[in-house]
Amino acid sequence: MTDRSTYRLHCFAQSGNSYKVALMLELAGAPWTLVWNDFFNGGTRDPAFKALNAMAEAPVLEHEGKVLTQSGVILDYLAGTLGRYGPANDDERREILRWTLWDNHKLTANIATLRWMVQFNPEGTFDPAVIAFLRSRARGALKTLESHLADRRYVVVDRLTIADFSLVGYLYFPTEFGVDWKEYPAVGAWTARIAAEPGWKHPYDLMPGHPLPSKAA
Ligand SMILES: N[C@@H](CCC(=O)N[C@@H](CS)C(=O)NCC(=O)O)C(=O)O
Repeated sequence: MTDRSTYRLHCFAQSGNSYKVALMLELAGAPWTLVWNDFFNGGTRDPAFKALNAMAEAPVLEHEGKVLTQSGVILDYLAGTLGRYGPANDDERREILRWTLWDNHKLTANIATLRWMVQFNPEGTFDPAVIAFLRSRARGALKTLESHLADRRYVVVDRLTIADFSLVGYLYFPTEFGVDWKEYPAVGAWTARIAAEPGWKHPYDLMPGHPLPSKAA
């Protein structure tokens, strides 16, 4: 019989967006199971997967008959159901929303696309001008985050919130998009602070599918 309390996360190891959710579930000690999406062989374009998420993207979370997509929405949902990492009041709620929207638009969007082009490069060669543009946008966003974190331990308040999970999603792959935390020491220190949480795991150890078959051995 199905355990109705179990969260089912459709994800894959290389997905920083999935990691945002996987890390929260893991650190909260939630009962969760992984459903591996074979992204590199068209898993998110599969009709059965698109029936779950018309946006054809991971992550997808299934829980108690609900199907949730968009990592920011899922994190907000989990803050409610798990009673962890959420806002304590309306000001915090807006601040979490503000940073989550910024993450999706400026930080993750540029870093994930840049990493895709330079690390996974599925179709051969991307235009170097496009890569240079994304690199400069990614660096600009990291600079913004660096100055915000210069005198803070976490992004919104002095404790871990879902905004931190959203923003940190891609930041354990710095070498894959060509960044050294020496250039952004406050960001580096914050990623290390989160990595020191009991139960923390790197995305490649938390979700299935790493290494890719072509990169194995
Ligand atoms: N804003 C979305 C982004 C999700 C996303 O881009 N997921 C990637 C994997 S990390 C994906 O499935 N992309 C499929 C595609 O672009 O075709 C979220 O936060 O969930």
